Amino acid sequence: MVLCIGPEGSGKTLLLKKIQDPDYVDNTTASIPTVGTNILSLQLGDKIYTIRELGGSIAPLWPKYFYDVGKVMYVVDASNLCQISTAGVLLYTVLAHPLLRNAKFLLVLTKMDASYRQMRNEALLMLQMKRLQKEIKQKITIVEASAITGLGREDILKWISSQ
Ligand SMILES: Nc1nc2c(ncn2[C@@H]2O[C@H](COP(=O)(O)OP(=O)(O)OP(=O)(O)O)[C@@H](O)[C@H]2O)c(=O)[nH]1
Ligand SMILES: [Mg+2]
Repeated sequence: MVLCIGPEGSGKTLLLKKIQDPDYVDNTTASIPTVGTNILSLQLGDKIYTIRELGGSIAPLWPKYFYDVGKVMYVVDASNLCQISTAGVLLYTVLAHPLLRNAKFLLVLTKMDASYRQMRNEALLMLQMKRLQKEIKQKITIVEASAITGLGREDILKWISSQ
């Protein structure tokens, strides 16, 4: 099971739609926050992967879903640096959870279509990634993405299907 988490409105639902369907174009004028969880399955080759999104609004309940999780996609809105310290604190508590001690992590900096190039570095600085990577034992892969342009889609698929 792959878990997809991150703060409210960070872009999880739209990114997962784009991952499932590269031709997906969002025509909705207002997005609907995920209240609770959202499950999707993804066929890659002859394997089917299950991805569960947990809405940012139920962050206090996330740990209820940490059983049987091998991989965690943590989605951060790179275009909104105001929200990023909250994202960092949440990420830290997730990384520190005993049930996820052996999980693989993917840090997705999304909405890159709406960000300046430099914002990637700012985001990683504000998330204190250097320090985090020294302190925790899980491997964190970092990818830049956009649900609008499809940036990062291939890398995310590769990560999902990797051992
Ligand atoms: N420019 C841009 N906007 C995006 C991108 N991804 C999502 N958005 C917008 O960000 C808003 C929130 O997106 P969602 O995918 O619903 O966010 P979420 O992380 O699922 O939010 P919760 O379910 O509430 O936790 C929507 O208005 C999306 O259209 C992106 O890659 N680029
Ligand atoms: Mg959602």
